[in-house]
Amino acid sequence: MKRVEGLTVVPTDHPPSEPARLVDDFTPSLIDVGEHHLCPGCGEPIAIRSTVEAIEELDVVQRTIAVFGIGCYTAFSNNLDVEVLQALHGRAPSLATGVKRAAPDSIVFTVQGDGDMVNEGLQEVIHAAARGERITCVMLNNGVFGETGGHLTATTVLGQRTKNTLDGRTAEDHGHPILLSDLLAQLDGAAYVARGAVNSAGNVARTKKMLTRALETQISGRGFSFVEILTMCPTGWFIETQEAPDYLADNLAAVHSIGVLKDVAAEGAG
Ligand SMILES: Cc1ncc(C[n+]2csc(CCOP(=O)(O)OP(=O)(O)O)c2C)c(N)n1
Ligand code: SF4
Ligand SMILES: [Mg+2]
Repeated sequence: MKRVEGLTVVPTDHPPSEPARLVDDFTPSLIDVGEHHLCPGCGEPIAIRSTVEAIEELDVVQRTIAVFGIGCYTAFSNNLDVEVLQALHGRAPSLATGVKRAAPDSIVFTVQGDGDMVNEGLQEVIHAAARGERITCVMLNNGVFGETGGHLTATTVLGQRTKNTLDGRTAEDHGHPILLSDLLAQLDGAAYVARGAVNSAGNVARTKKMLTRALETQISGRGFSFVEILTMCPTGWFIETQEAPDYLADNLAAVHSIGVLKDVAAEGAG
């Protein structure tokens, strides 16, 4: 074992001398196959896991329909034990609208990335929110087009290094990032808007509460609900895997602030 800055690092240049031992299977029952091919340290599996855990705990599994956009997270569309529809790039909120209107008792949620939602289909989510569609949209925001190599998206923060902003994003050359949750929270049709992250155990727990609250908003028919989740993408950020949680905190979360931006039900109660 090599020691790096107080950490014991498992060597990866040769196979382990003995196989890993399964202590317990923590895979949620709605994920059929525990294994996935996303990169080590990727935040997206944690976000998907939290989403399906919330659905299970709310006891709405049998009437849940997911609509997936296109990105690394799409790998999960094949191994969830809920109905899944595949949308074209950026179009998930419109497809989800159709599903919800055709089957009003269903619980419909979308999973999209920042590239899929903010670059390739921004108008879709804005209109769905403005119409107050009773759907829940989840955006996994890593500030890059992860699946296609780590390119700049509309949410990339100033100074962030991406494949096509190697010296960092600048406002002069690439414009300013779009803070989608802040934008959606201004729309009257949006009943719940929150931004979480999965870079620490505490943030994972907070984000799960946000997902639960968003789904409850849909279940009670209050209007459009939205949860943005900041996720690590060490591969697309071109950094070491173990640096990604802190990088998220210091860069993405410093601009895309974590917290509940709008909760109409709570405001009404107060
Ligand atoms: C119309 C269209 N344009 C481009 C692509 C290529 N493409 C596939 S995944 C992807 C990136 C998606 O980025 P994001 O939604 O942020 O997801 P991430 O991979 O970062 O999780 C792109 C551009 C495509 N499949 N279809
Ligand atoms: S490229 Fe980024 S988003 Fe895609 S699987 Fe790897 S770490 Fe996750
Ligand atoms: Mg992305």
